[in-house]
Amino acid sequence: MTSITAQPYEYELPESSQLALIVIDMQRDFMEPGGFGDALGNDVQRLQAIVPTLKQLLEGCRALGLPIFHTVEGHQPDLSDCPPAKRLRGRGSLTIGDQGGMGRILILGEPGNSIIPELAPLPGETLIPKPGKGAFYNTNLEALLKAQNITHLLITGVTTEVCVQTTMREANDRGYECLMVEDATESYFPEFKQATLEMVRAQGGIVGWTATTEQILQGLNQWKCPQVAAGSPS
Ligand code: TIU
Repeated sequence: MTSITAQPYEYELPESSQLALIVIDMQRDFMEPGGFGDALGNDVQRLQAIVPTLKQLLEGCRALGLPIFHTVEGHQPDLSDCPPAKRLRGRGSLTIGDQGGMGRILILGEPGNSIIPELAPLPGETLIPKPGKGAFYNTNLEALLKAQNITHLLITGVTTEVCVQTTMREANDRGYECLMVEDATESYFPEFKQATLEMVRAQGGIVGWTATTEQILQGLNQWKCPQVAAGSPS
């Protein structure tokens, strides 16, 4: 059994099922001025800190041939999948569907909705558009994970306490073994990121595990990866 050094204790890698990397909402809407994060009054610049680390993890997972899922938060142009409660929340001058600095805010297909170029999905990786904060709500993510016998998830992206944590809790309730990557997730609020990391791994890992990118890559390098052993493309 190979494991990753993690908190609150070692995270055991699967022997016959699959491990996947989930990258949550690394889209311009949250990362750049003129998008949704900015419209909500946040300092979007702070999220840039994780881009090199997340890229390193992404490349490590690609080298092993692990399944990779990217999500983007966004709505249909007619807002039919956006509850009025979500649209009106925040009371900012701009909200979902309004014209922002990168097209219509949080609308699928608009420039702001695209993943930042450094982390853009490669062919063969799955893009999941999602209307909610959690990646399981009104998406086909669970069906896709089941179809590939995926039981273990490395969870990354932005923002830690909103879409990342919501997704991890949804996954945990569905029985997935989840590891949140400490230096590949970021928040507009450092104290919220810290609190999230602590709350997911408290009580014996009530929501799952946390570890750094270095710890994960070290563990993965020693792992007899079933995907690779089975001859999956790398
Ligand atoms: N506002 C905020 O922190 N996050 C979101 O609205 N969505 C995601 O976390 N992706």
